[in-house]
Amino acid sequence: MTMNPLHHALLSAQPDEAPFLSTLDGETISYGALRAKVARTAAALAAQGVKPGDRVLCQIAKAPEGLILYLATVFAGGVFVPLNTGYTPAEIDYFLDDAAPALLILDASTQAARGVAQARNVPLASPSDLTETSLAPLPPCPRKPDDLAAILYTSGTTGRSKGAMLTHENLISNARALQAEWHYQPSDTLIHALPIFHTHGLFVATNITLAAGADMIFLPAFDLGDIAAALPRATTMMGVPTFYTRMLGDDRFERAAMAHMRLVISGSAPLLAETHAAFQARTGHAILERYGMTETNMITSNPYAGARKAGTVGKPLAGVSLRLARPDDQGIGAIEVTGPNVTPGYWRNPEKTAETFAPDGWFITGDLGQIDADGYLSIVGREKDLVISGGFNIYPKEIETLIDALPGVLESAVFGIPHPDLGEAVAAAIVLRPGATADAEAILAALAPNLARFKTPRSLHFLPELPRNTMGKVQKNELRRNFTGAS
Ligand code: MLC
Ligand code: AMP
Repeated sequence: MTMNPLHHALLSAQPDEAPFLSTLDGETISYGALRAKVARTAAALAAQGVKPGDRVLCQIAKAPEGLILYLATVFAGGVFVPLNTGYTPAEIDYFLDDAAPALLILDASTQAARGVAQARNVPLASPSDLTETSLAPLPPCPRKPDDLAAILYTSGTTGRSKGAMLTHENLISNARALQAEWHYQPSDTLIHALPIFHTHGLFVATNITLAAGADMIFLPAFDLGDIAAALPRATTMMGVPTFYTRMLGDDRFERAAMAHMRLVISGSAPLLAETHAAFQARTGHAILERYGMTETNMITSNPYAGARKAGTVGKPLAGVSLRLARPDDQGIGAIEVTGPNVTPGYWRNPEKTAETFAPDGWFITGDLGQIDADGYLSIVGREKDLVISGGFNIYPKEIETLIDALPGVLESAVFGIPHPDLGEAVAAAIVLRPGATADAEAILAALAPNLARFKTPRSLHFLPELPRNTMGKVQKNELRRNFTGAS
């Protein structure tokens, strides 16, 4: 049978009248309305020239239209490429070059990228051009399970972002595994406060809602007042650890207010065991922590029924296999995974793809793990040089390359330091050329056009030289130790 696998798995079976989404402003979308809107938007995309296999780039503020554009692109046979709203036009220019899209969707908040799209002759559309159309609905375009549904850009250790390709099967298998693992059901209502340009908010939160025929309270961003307003109607919540540390600082989130909730989930960054304990003491909820990656979707989860062990990320999801390569004498090894959840590789980047898979085809995550006697995995470190700030991944190499190119700079090292709100904050150590004067403001101003604000170092430290080991490698741990508390 020819069909569109994601459409079949995620949007073919819910009753028309069942709710899919509501906002605090009172907007509601039923599954019937969603299906109709997505089919007409798919027709509008096709009318704009989007053909099966074409990439559609989308940089827009969080709104229900973002989900409609995602589904419509995939059901029209295209490949959805969401972009962080914080990316500068210079960053967008790189994605336009790399992804060679058939269309770039911008809204009023992201018009800055218009110029680079025009310079590259990439057709432009606004969300309303596509979603508010009277065209006849387009039936879902037939696709194979291993056809691409999305490309998500993630920065890399070489400083250039790479596009993780995700197939229909990658997304469907993970949505089903999570639905089963978390006992997700039509009666669930999720508080959706995550951005929808990353795997967490776009795929984990949205696909599991669709797979279960559940609904969501869709919030434009994480805001404690909005979360408190949404709470009485919700049964589940997903977030990064910063969500939960912020909720702990607000006494509206206590035991009685949260008693009706079924499940509270954390991922994307390490949840401190002390946050887990404090949240449980305050609300009665043992946060369920899971572990994943853009390239692999979700890999492990603590159990729904059974012990949720703080400081661990649980066990592999159904269908996902995990191993620790080259374990040391404490059993700490490099986490590698295989399964239907894993990317076929990086878009137009066979070298990176080859580097990231072991010779027998297992995906190398770059994380270091240890497995306890009960089979629970703990992430104990990273082989990759990465800072995770408020759940966003920031690769130091990209920032170092930009700083090193500035006049007066000899070299730099970018690293993460502990931060009470964001988990880690970005810091930079800079060595100037002889005769150059230290001017932090000038450096930050020079970075601004090329670097999204969330990646911008929160502290700059001018040093006579970088600490190096005998092999000449910069000692970022020493920098981290020396500058902890300086952000
Ligand atoms: C915002 N800012 C950040 C930041 N978020 N800086 C560093 N790290 C962050 N995470 C900056 C903005 O650029 C802005 O800078 C200023 O902070 C205020 O912006 P804001 O939007 O008002 O920020 P805030 O509300 O505080 O946002 C924090 C946050 C948000 C934690 C709510 O970052 C967030 O929603 N994070 C979720 C990230 C996520 O979805 N990760 C999943 C990745 S997928 P200025 O200088 O202009 O003032 C993945 C795989 C997996 O990792 O397993 O899930
Ligand atoms: P990304 O590349 O943005 O998809 O981020 C993936 C990375 O986030 C993983 O390789 C881990 O380093 C990290 N990560 C995700 N979930 C967790 C978690 N629960 N605990 C610790 N690190 C995590």
